[in-house]
Amino acid sequence: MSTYPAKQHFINTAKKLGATSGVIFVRGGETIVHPDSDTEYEFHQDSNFYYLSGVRSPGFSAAYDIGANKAILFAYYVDADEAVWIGVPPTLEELRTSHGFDEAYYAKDIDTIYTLPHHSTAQLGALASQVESERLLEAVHEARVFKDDYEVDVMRRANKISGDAHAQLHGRFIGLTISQGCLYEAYGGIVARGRNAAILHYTKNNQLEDYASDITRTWPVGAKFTPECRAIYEIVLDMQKQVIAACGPHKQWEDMHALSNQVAAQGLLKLGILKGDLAEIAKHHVVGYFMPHGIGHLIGIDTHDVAGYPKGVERINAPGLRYLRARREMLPQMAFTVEPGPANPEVAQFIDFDVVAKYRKVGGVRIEDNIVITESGNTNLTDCPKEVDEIEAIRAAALAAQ
Ligand SMILES: [Mn+2]
Repeated sequence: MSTYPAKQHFINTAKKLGATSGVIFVRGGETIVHPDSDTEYEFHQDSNFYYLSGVRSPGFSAAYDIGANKAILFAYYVDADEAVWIGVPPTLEELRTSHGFDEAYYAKDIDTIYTLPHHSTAQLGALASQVESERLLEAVHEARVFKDDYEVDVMRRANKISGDAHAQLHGRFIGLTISQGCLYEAYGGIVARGRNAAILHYTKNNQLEDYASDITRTWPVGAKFTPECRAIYEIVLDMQKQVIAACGPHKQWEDMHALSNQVAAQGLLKLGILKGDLAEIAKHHVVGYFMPHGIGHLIGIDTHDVAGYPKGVERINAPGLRYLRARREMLPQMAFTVEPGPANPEVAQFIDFDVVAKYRKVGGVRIEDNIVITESGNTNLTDCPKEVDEIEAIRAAALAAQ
């Protein structure tokens, strides 16, 4: 694995801050011990610190001297006693080079070793009280929205692993249910949902960097989609494909949501589930009753990544739009999920409930891919079957193997 671009991530953050001098100092997470015990809570690094340092372990800090363009890592010091329990840690030099810092020291020596340029140690306390952590947080979040080649590469690999895990876990899930006397799944399995099921465990096994993928596929219970399932599935697939085709630089994310709703409305009109005029349906947010959530979200270190709403941008209070996780202009190097997924509707004057009754057993369908915006459009990181023919072939093979 190549070097983690920690320094570049500090530089990106300093640019978002608009600062040409001063020091960014960030402290990573610490382990928390269960009360009256010597066992620890499972540690999860703070995502902002992870972005700036690439460090997953507790007890680290990092700094960037903006004027001097110098990135400094402060590593947790493992003494001989602790090394007996947790093993020999990497050296400072190994930590420095693998994470992409200019200098590395032990965090325990932080006060004596590193003095801010032009400031005596005595002034550090006074400086600390002037720290603008809210501005820094905004800048880090904005920097995190734009993924560099390193991050896109890690996300691509996370997608590959998650895609493979979907296929394998689906097979295991069916095997385990059948072995316990359940011959059929009650619903097409939510086999391995993104971060929790597929990624977190794999990061520990494979030392894959901590970036998320979030993939969803919906499968028929039998070898083939029923006509009703297929009709709904094809609408969702069409929504997803049309939105992915439309994603590109300088488009607004909420317009992608509107497009998905328009494609859904056309499909549902054709099936007779909706009735009336397309423009009226859009005006009344009728599709919002079928798809109450947004079309997708930013993705990165966190599955629902930060900065979906830049400062001053408010949520739109309308069905569906209300839960949109981002409202911003798409720009190159941003990563999003595209995940249309109509479920059963509640009420609306534009809905033919007799036809809905016929489709009610379809339940929900969701198809979710992860894309990165490029200069000319976008790149789809998810390589996992989603065409009706592909899914039916996989299901037929899985059922034949039982
Ligand atoms: Mn998602």
